[in-house]
Amino acid sequence: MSKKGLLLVVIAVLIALVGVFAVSAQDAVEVELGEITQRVIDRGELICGVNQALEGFGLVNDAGEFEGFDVDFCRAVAAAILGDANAVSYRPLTGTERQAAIQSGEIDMMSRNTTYTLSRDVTWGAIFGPTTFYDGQGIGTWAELGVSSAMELDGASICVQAGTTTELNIADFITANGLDISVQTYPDGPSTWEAFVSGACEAWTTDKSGIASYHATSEDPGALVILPETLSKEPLGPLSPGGDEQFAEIIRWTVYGLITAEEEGITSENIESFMDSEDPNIGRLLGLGENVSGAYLGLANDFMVTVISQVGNYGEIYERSLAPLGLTRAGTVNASYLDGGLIYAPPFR
Ligand SMILES: N[C@@H](CCC(=O)N[C@@H](CS)C(=O)NCC(=O)O)C(=O)O
Repeated sequence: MSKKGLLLVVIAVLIALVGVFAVSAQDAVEVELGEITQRVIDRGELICGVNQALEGFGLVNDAGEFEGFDVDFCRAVAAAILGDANAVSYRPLTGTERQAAIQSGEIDMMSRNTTYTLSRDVTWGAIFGPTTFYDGQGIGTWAELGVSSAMELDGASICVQAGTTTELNIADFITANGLDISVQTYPDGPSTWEAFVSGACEAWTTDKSGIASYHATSEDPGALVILPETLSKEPLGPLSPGGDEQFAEIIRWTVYGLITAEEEGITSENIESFMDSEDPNIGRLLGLGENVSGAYLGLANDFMVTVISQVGNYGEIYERSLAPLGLTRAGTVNASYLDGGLIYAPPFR
């Protein structure tokens, strides 16, 4: 090889090496998008299964738009993948429709006051995301009956929705306590509530958050009480169809990102002031500079900036939808772990 040729080879090698070392930490993360993620991108819309009749969690408002705590997690995932929290098509689902909807793949994800249980995890073939609300089953009744414990409902009847964990738990509770309570089942939330209000049963049972929601929006909230017993654990959160772990990771880390934002005090209002933060934890969460964040998920590296700006952090989501129902966080398991609760995100690194 001539001297000139050798020089050219050396230059070419040097350029290649500079290229390699100039690759940012973000580019170095290679992620193959899952089938659902790709479908959402191609469609330009996320299809999310929700409740349409549960004030605070999932409801169609007077303007015909879906809103609520569960709905906001659909919006957050759409913002994460598509950069637009409004790019969601909602599919209202009753309790009994949920299994088929997640198994058939007609929805990309579900965020609908759905309890994570062993049998659902296995037989629905779904991937459950992080718990967004720690609930428990309760019993609602009329204050004028003067009942102060579920044990005093012996001989009464109770209205319950079919196809729910609620239906199974009330049967266990009655058997375990040797009570004589007749259980009346109804196909969905509104019909269960209306049956109770019209006098078909002396009491009704569902998740305590659901009871709080119906009672708060009833004609006379003061006429109703929630009995002290908590019959079960009902960890509620989003889920997605099995087979696409990459999409499930996006849901998981979007929820964790919302929780981390609350822990760091980053809100939709003040996020701009964090864009030049030197705090490494904040840098990683927001994907600032060379920090890797969304790149791990095949998303825009600063995806959490978009999510927080458009939807708010976990605390903002909670306050917006659940605080008006009287579901305060302080002193409950739904408080941040910094305040002694269970809302806790693993490290964003
Ligand atoms: N968390 C329980 C119960 C969920 C549930 O279906 N709750 C009722 C009452 S709060 C509801 O959302 N009903 C509305 C409907 O099915 O249309 C489960 O996952 O089975």
